[in-house]
Amino acid sequence: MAVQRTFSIIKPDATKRNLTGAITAKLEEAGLRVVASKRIRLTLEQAQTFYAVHKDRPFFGELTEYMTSEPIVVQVLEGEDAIAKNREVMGATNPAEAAEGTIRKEFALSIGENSVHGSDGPDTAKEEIAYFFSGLEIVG
Ligand code: DAT
Ligand code: MG
Repeated sequence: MAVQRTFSIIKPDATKRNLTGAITAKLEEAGLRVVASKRIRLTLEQAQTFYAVHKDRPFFGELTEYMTSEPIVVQVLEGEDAIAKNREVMGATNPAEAAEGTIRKEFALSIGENSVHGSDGPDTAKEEIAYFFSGLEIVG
């Protein structure tokens, strides 16, 4: 597998509890390199655009309101097999089902407030990175 880039979010529940460093350390320990990072506050419209794939799900309103409730940290992660590696270190969406040692097992509060986002494939990684970062902001 070649070197890839993926997109990560440290979500409101985590920034609120001052876990940005602890979560970034877990990503780095997994072999991922932070090649872009910024702290932002999403508008409701941005959250709705970002999560548009879930617009018909019953939790869409709750999810998009939550994502605007506190600042987030958006990052581009680079490394060998970065997309799958990030999903692995994140753990399952529901922290009750997340494996020992994963970010969600350690830090997530619930299926909604689950501390991190990670792209689920090469196409979404590319799209999500381009939504938040210009090429000049990514320094490998
Ligand atoms: P993931 O973040 O693991 O890729 P997803 O893409 O299926 O999971 O869902 C996006 C986010 O939506 C997820 O991180 C939290 C929220 N979510 C998913 N399923 C949910 C549910 N059943 N109840 C409440 N929030 C949910
Ligand atoms: Mg997803």
